[in-house]
Amino acid sequence: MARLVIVSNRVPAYGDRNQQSGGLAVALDEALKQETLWFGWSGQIAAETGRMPALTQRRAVTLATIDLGAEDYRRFYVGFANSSLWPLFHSRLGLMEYSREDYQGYRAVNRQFAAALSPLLRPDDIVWIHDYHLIPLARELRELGHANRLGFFLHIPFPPASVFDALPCARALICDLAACDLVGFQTEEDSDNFLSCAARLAGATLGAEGRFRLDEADSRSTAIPVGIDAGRFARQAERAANSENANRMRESLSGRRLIVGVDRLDYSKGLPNRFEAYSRLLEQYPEHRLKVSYLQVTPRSRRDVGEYQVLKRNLDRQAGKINGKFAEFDWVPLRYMTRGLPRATLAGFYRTASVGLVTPLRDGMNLVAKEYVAAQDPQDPGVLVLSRFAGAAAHMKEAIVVNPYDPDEVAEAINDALRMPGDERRARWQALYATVNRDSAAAWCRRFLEELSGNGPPLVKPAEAA
Ligand code: GDG
Repeated sequence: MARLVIVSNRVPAYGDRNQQSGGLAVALDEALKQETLWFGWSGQIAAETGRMPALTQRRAVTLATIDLGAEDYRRFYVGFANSSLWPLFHSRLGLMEYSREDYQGYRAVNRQFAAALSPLLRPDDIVWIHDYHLIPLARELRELGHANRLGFFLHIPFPPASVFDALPCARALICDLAACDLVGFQTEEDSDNFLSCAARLAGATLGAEGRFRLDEADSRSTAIPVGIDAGRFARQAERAANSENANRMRESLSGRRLIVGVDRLDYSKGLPNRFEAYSRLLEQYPEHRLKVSYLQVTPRSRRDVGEYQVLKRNLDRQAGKINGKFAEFDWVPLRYMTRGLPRATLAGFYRTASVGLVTPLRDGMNLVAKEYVAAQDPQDPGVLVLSRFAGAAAHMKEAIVVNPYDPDEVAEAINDALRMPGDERRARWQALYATVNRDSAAAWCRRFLEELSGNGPPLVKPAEAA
């Protein structure tokens, strides 16, 4: 069996469950049973870069990491990846910042990744590159002469051509992706957007089943939804529901019903809109005052990106206003935390909550939606309120699906969720659980690797075509 090489921006603290607050770490954790090399940035900023990768062994997985220089971190990570690509791919053109220097820094770090990975690669390795930080990596590896099977998966949405075209280097990034044998997306819509960009902005010729030809090379685009191990999460939630933290939570609720939201502190997650919707719920449906408590767990991320600091200040203010307006001396309507919680604790809270709020303005998939469903008690499940702009909504139709831009609609949905009879809750939950269980993390990995390594069409790679 060929060795699997995973490349992602960060190599997570693999094996340490309490450290997992990124979607990618959670999804990949499920599938690393075979011999694997996992390559990425150590998370360290170093004065001296260009050293050999540091290697650590974690069961079948060898972790290989390199450090970044301070300027590289600023241009590649804070700049192009998180201030240009992240807002653009989430269709937030107004928040996109672009500079040629950042773009050059981004390409330079991808070149560094390729140079450091290159000596570790064996000819028959299957290479799976993850996410928007590493779009040029496949091309860089091809230029170093590697003819391996190369796959890329984008965890975030791919925008329509009219939005993507605003990026000055849009065409170059499409050509970079064409150096892969397989380019994977979360949803059909993302894959269609990519193919239409490839055709319109880069002149690719499109074929059947996602195939496309660009600069003499054939490649394929596919949609495979990322998932979780629903059974394992369900067992964890069941255990956690009797844990000390869950008991403390229930005690603190004093019989009130819990509404829960769990999101990295990120503007794509629609938190200001969600807070506004909760405020309208309390305004327009006063019967819920004193009867519900909304817990929002929001670990901070990307603190060096200016827009995230602005969001943090705005949310702090908004949370204060809601509690100032509605609190009673014995009731705090909104419990807002900017620290993370252990995964097991979250699982117990999901199970305790009558309503799960997942209302991003745009999201590649959203694993919290799946975790909330997996965690429910089948006899007395809670209700998922889900944004139609999360990739998860493509399959999770039995949630209450909302437009997160309309706070009145979201308030209505929360009210409906709180009032929903047991029969309807159970029927919706059963259908949702079946979907979450089917579209698992293991199925995602298996399908991607099958499509990449064998079952795809014979491909001509740029290195061979030249
Ligand atoms: C990207 C895409 C796509 C959150 N807070 C805590 C915590 N988490 C865990 C959740 C969940 C994960 O982090 C977040 O995953 P999401 O999918 O919701 O979002 P992103 O981080 O934006 O991930 C996304 C994903 O990649 C996978 O492809 O679905 O669309 O944006 O598992 O539970 N975990 C712990 N404490 C926390 O406080 N332990």
